[in-house]
Amino acid sequence: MQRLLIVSNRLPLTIQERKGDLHIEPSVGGLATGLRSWYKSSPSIWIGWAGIGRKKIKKEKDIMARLLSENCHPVALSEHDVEAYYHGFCNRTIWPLFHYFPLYAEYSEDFWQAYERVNTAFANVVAGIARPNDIIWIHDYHLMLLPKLLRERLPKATVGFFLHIPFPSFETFRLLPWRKQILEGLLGADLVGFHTYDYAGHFLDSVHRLLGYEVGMGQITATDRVVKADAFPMGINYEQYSNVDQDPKAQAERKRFRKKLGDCRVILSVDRLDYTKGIPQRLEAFSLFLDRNPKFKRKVILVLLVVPSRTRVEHYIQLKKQLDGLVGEINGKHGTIGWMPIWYLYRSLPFHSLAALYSLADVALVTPLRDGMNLVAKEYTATKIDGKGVLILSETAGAAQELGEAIIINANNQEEIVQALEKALEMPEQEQIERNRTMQKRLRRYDVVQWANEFMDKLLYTKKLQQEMEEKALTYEMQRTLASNFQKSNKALLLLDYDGTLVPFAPRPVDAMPGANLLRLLEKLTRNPRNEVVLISGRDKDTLESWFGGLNVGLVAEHGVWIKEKGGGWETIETLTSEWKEEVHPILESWVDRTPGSFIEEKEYSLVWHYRKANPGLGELRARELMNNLSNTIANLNLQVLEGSKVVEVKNTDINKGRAASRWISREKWDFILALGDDWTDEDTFKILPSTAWSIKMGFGASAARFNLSSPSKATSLLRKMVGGR
Ligand code: GDG
Repeated sequence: MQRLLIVSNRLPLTIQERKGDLHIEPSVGGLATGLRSWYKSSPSIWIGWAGIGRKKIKKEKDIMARLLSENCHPVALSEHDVEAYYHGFCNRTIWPLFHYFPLYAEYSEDFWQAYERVNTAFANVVAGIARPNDIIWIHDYHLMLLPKLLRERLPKATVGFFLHIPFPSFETFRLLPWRKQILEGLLGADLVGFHTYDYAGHFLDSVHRLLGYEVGMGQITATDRVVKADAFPMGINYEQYSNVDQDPKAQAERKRFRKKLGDCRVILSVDRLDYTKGIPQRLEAFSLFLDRNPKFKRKVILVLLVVPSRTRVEHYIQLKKQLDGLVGEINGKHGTIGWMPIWYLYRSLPFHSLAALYSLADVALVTPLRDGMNLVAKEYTATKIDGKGVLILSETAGAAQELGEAIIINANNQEEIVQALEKALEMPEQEQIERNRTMQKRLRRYDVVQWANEFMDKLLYTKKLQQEMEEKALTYEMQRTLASNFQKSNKALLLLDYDGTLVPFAPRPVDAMPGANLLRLLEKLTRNPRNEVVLISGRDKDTLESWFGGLNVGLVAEHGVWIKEKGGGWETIETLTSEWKEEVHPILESWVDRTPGSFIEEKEYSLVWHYRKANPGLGELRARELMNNLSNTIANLNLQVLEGSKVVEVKNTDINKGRAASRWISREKWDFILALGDDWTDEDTFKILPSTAWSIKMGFGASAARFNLSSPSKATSLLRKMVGGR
């Protein structure tokens, strides 16, 4: 049976210590409450920290038994590790940086080491529980190393990861000293999910720029597998909030609040105490609103619910002081006998009280400076059964992308918040209803269950895709068969591409020179006169001559412009011309000027614009522009434009590697043919091969080749096997 293993920092149950006794209580917070119903409906296990130290949990056997009976497996952490990992790396490093507060981020080696230790402790627990068929779903920024640690222990596992906070832009993310480890950690997953497309885009951009992997269409081609990244905006338990009028406890609470608030209209603000939530800015805007609109004095109340959070972190302690001061100041300035403009609650309320406040409030003022999603905005909207109520929402909350019918504001713009409050309090009922109904329809359809199901569907789809690719992978067994076929053959032809196939790409073409080991390997392959080795490259003939001229191999330069038989001299197709270069060169020069880091390589019958060292995004954009521009210029010149790996090449039509390769293929009755290549210029070779040939593409993209290998090192190790090495 396929089970689901949910892994998050906290279990949905928390152990609290009160007067020396331990008690189990449901955890509060979006993830725990949202997923609770979903995970109970299928065979699932939840793995996480239970909120108390290792020693205590071991002592209390009945607590442990109760957790297990609820399918909760605690990860035991020492108090020191919790301090440095949770209060340290998670909340003093990642949280501020990922929410664009880089000045608050602390970079401490101790924190980092604790983060690594705790992620390893989680990996040990999960690996001990997981069975081969299980799906593992890891949550949030506390566990970003866990996917890789699990992949090392369980290579075949199905692993999804969801980040609940924003993924920042590359410029911010790159500030993190351990940025590569974090990305590599996440890439251990098969699917990495985010709340919005922007966050997914930022992640892909960082992967591309920091790790150099190819990314496109939400897919990352890592060394040995593909990983998907996509947006899944988290939903809420819609039913629970939209049924608030049928909850007697919530109704009683609503009456109680109403009595206390009198006839005043209610503006509601609900957050954990956090500097990302923009609470002081919101209060200042409210004060300005009262200055500007004396008619609303004694007519509105701001209910400010602030839930204590991270009370040991300095910035939170400071913020608490700041809030206390501001509330006092505003109440002192605007309040009158019998009316305080702000009703300040610094505590966590039970669900029915929170739901009562939502349903009672005329306006929800949700103005975080930065928020991954913000479930409060969604929960408030869901409770508006009669459709009346206005949501004011900051554009930097992920939720703003789905709740476009709210009044959307910039949380740093006080004027805008003041105007939004005026508009909200004066909005005609019909308009409120129309706006809420549209949002409610969306929230009902895409609730937390739908969110989780869509994530799961995509995860399983990704796994299937990987399996299809694996089916094309040249397995160890097949490699042995290939090597033995080669050793038994009487006439063997090896057609080998060079860059990206026998050696990895280097920033500059000259840096990809073959090492002594590779030259020795090629020499061994040619020792037996029954073998014919041909290097088919896009490089110029002088480079190939200087690197491989001493070997007994055939050489093809510039994709087939120049050919050298083994033991012979260089020859070319006579009809080729190069006068066109005068026209094309200036165009490429202007692209070099506009794309720092790019350069032109001039070959005898072709011109190449390289952009591997340019900023990747800019390089790709310019490459597309260049292709467009050239296709107009070359229309009558009997030329073709090829896009290779980080290059755009212009050369005569009718030249391709396949044409060059056919010269050797048709010459003999080969009983063994092997072709290795990596980019689409090698596809012409793959296409003209007889069906019995071994054709192998490096990497995972679509190809006419029959097999895949992941990297040049795998290609050279295959060649080594063929000559009898290990
Ligand atoms: C993180 C991301 C993302 C609040 N006060 C009380 C209470 N709550 C509940 C709300 C809501 C949850 O806590 C808060 O969720 P948010 O989404 O607003 O914010 P974070 O806690 O910062 O959550 C956030 C979320 O993860 C999910 O991915 O949206 O961006 O920062 O569900 O109802 N619940 C109770 N009493 C309270 O006083 N019972």
